[in-house]
Amino acid sequence: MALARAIAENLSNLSINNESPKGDWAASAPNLQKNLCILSAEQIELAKMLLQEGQSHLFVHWPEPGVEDQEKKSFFDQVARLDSSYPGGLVSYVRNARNLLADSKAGKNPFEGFTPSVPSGEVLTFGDDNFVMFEEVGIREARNAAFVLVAGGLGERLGYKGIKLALPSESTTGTCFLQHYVEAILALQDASCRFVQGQCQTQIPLVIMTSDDTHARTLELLESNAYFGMKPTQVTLLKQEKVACLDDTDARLAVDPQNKYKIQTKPHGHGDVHSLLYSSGILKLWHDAGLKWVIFFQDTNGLLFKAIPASLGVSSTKQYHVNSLAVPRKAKEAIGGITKLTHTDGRTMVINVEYNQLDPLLRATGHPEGDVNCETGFSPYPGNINQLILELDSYIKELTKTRGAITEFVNPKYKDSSKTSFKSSTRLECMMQDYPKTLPPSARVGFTVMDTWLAYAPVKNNPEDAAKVPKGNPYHSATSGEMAIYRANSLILRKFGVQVADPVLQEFNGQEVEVWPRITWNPKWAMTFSDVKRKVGGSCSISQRSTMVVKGPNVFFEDLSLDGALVIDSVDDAEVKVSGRVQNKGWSVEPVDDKDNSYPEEVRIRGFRIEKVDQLEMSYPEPGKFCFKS
Ligand code: UGB
Repeated sequence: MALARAIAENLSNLSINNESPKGDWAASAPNLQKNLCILSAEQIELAKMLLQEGQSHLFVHWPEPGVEDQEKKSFFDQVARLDSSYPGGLVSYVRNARNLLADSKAGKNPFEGFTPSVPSGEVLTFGDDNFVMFEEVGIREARNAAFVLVAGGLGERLGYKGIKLALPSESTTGTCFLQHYVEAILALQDASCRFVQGQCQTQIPLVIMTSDDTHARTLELLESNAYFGMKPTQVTLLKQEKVACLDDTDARLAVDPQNKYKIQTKPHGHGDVHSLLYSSGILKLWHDAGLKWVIFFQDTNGLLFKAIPASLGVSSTKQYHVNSLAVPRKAKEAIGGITKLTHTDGRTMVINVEYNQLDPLLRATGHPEGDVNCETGFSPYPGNINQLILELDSYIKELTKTRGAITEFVNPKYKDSSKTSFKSSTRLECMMQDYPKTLPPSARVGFTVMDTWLAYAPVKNNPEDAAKVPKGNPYHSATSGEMAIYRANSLILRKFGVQVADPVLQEFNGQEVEVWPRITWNPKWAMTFSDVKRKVGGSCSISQRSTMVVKGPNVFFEDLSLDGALVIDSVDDAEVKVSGRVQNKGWSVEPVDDKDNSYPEEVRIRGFRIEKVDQLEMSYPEPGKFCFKS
């Protein structure tokens, strides 16, 4: 100890960057000053920056040099990470935080000067000529697209211990969300390549944004499943860093309650995706490879890819720089509302207003009733489902200016009305859908509205919270997310004259849902309206208690009557025609108590399981033409 102190005294007399030989700049943090001798030049620079930004409290507990030196160094490792992962570094972070916290304390309205109104966008109806036309354009364009999946969130609202991408999207095949997404992108890739003469080498890239909470498990899920059929080089994982927590309105960084040598951190939000894409250099690679579109999507929407081809077709046809996919929204539903904002100075923008801000904004601007449904039974503001299609060229130009920084916000929970202290530490956050906020007025920003039944069924809420959702509003639970897939597939088949029986109402985990026949298909069987049209003919019927699982791409149904369970698997080069009457005991849907620990968590959170009693299983592992008539 004495030796360490002697070294410290000697070293602290050395000049640091030609400044005071005793490190007087650190006088406000005497414990740090004593420890300068153990720090590298880079660490000292970081220490200086922290003191200049009013963070001397971080060092009050630091003991003499020689004690816990390793911990002190790892403290600076973390500071260096926080500094390098934020556009403009920690200095910008703290200054931005101070400004935003001051605005919050003053009760400043982030929409000051803006008046909301209902925007106009492209409204599509599944199966209309317009819809079919946009789908065809979208399929052609798909080979010029890259996909970006934001999957850094842990899904605290869902309360599931695993990563959400590993959750089964439905129980007939147990296909998890990530597998479904990868298979859908591969199916789009194949379909798009069919428009190209000769050999098509296109491999649509997929970026997955992870975080410390999800990274290792996402990688493990991909690696243990051979990337679900994608080439590993097609997939890039970009990990977002968390940001520092803030203890008070002066933006003093919060010390981690578990470790006094760590700054407490929390997620910064999905808006990080833009700065990560920019700093990774991947956008330039895509641009050089001739790609035109970047399609952003979220972790648990099993219907999403039914809406991708048409919405990409809209982007391409209308030459949109930004196209947000939206669905009709129930007032107060926990999804943002797409809103036109007009400023007193004449500026306008079409932007997502987050669900907790829409109601106060409306009330403050001459709509005393706030966020309410109109005569259609829905809010006039379409619901943002956070699927964005950005035109790559203009995206790169914008990010070159902003480096991917997105307008941030802060949401502190104050202890009392004096607004001097917080109930718990807060942090700055940002959302990917706020990207258009910095765009010039010339930017072409639009949106595309589709039916909810076709496009949107996220899995976000745990059973207790879902059961408390106001009647008529969607549950957004594992139960409703799965049932929505069966409903969508049933409704699609009905469009082609298949007599799909009406659903029955059943309650699982306190949520009343429509139970349709359990119909699922691999995306390579059908991505579009026209695909289904080609594959279903004659007079087909499916009873409510039935299950139909289609795994092969070239399966054609003609005059099929199904009352039971039918599973058809076939290789890509097998063409299978199925007709006749299939009847068996089938698969039943059995309720499961969400507290019954004898079932795995992914079953309990949906409140039911599928009991496979009897089925007709057809398998065609060899190429060829086959006819099955029962
Ligand atoms: N996510 C990250 O990748 N990193 C993060 O730091 C946080 C999240 P939530 P929320 O579905 O329609 C969004 O938590 O709050 C990923 C929109 O803001 O599910 O419900 C995460 O893994 C809202 O406008 O988002 O709200 C997930 O994939 C509305 O559109 C995604 O970001 C709503 O989603 C979304 O995270 C919606």
